[in-house]
Amino acid sequence: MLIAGPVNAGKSTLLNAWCGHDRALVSERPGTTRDLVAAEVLAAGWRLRLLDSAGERGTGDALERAGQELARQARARADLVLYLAGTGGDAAQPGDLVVRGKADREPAPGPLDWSYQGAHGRPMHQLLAAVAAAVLDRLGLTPAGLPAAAPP
Ligand SMILES: Nc1nc2c(ncn2[C@@H]2O[C@H](COP(=O)(O)OP(=O)(O)O)[C@@H](O)[C@H]2O)c(=O)[nH]1
Ligand SMILES: [Mg+2]
Repeated sequence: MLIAGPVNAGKSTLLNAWCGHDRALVSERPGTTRDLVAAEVLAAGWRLRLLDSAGERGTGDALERAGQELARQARARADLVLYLAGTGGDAAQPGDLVVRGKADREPAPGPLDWSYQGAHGRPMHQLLAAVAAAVLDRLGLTPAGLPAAAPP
């Protein structure tokens, strides 16, 4: 699954929160991520391969543009695109799972929110669980990936 969206939406922060360690560089500077950054995560017993990617914006930086081209290629291969929407400049495509990023900055809850700080009275892990459930739903995976527990 590809994580796409505008620069600075919090894509790399979402990847890090989901895999539980600082897999990707995070910075307030737009255009930090260029390479595709892969991480395997678990969601209700299913192993998912997440790909973080360079964000969308017009840029004259050749390396950043090369990263954006990698993101376009990854989009064509991805089984699902999680589009982390920011404030403006959003260009989600049909079929994308749209998640509203930095929801802590929004005045009211939205249909599918993400913030690493939690938002609107919901802690981060709850927001992440809801995002993971939406991903599994879109992939047609029931939360039954875990094998039944062996009897003691
Ligand atoms: N308020 C707020 N800031 C965030 C959130 N997620 C990321 N940030 C900050 O936004 C900036 C960009 O984050 P990053 O994950 O690098 O964005 P990316 O360009 O989409 O990968 C950093 O300064 C982060 O600390 C969030 O959920 N809420
Ligand atoms: Mg990034």
